[in-house]
Amino acid sequence: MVSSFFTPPPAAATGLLALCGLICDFASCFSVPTSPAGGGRATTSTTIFADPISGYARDLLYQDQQDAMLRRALHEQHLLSRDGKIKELLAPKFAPAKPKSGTGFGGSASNKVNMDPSARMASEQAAMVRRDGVIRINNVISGVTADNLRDYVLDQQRIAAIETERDASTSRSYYGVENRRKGRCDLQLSLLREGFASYLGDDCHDDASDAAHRSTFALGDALREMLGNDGTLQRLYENLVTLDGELYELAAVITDVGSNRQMVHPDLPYQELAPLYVIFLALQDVTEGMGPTSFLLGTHTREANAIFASGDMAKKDEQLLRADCRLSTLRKGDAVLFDARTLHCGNANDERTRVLFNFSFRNPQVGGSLGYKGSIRPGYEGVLSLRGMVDALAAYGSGDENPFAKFK
Ligand SMILES: O=C(O)CCC(=O)C(=O)O
Repeated sequence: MVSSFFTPPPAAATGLLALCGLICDFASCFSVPTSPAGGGRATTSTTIFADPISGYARDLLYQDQQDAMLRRALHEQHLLSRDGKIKELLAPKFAPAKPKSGTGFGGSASNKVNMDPSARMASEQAAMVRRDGVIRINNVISGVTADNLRDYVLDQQRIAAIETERDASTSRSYYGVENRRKGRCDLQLSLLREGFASYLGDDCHDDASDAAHRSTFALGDALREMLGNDGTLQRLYENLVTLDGELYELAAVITDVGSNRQMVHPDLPYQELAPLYVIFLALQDVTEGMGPTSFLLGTHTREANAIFASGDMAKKDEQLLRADCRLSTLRKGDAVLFDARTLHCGNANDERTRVLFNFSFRNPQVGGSLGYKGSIRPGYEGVLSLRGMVDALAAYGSGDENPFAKFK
């Protein structure tokens, strides 16, 4: 997810400039393509061309830009893997607490030894995220839930493809980015039990597998395992953003065989307080060939972001050469949680479709625009807090089959 503050590598425009010179006055045909030169998610493409021939120019611009981004991404890959294999991002092992005799749990929150184990674990995980910008957490949902959610997401993708083919203007409600990238999409998910079928009624391209999904609520089950009471991520998120944290993204990142490596990027412009904490959850094993996400540890800092944004390619290359890069090959049900300021990128997928469930919560202490538009259906923007999520999931646990029905 990268917004328009990223600039494409200089080579991106060269072929295009020549072309534009031939077919139209440069100033009148060339507006700003906000396609994310950082190579990540987010933002829209707003190039405006007035006539049909300019559509051809626009396509060439797009392709030119994509090619330049790929060249840069491959150069970055070379720099990051300078001495062979990149290390795997591993889940930390926290030493078990040794409660002082007679004190039991539930002591002062400042005394970690006496905290209850899940609060203590969340506090240690949060400290690690603040230090490294990223943490891997294994088994955040069960294998069965991951399987169900993957099937469901791929069905939703199929419906979105049919709908947007039929009416391109609906694209914004289904996809978080312009949907033209090779083998990659950000599918914005619905929280309703029947997903997109809820909006489409009889028109929903139903088949036996959709009908099967309606008897389950894979998304609700996955969210409950993570963010419900006693969920695997609930205490950690509470620690990072409090119960007032706002749900900022809700999507699936899907890459198919043939998708390219992204350029290294943070998701948003730097700010002092961490604005956003993002989850990528593996819905199947993610092997090296499937293009796991690379993370550059400790690059959520002001200094690292300043180099990234400097436009000084020599400095940026030096930064990558020195980076502590980790590859998030994951097992089904494992997740990474990261501070959105951390430099990262998805790798090329040469093996099998990779589906990552993706959501984030925004830090309520950070006001104003984040300079980055998250992948979330328009109706969910700014309406659901972590508290609201926990409450809805509690209602789901108590028998409410469609606990997010009030949010469209
Ligand atoms: O595909 C991935 O692994 C990472 C995706 C990403 O970072 C992005 O789209 O911003």
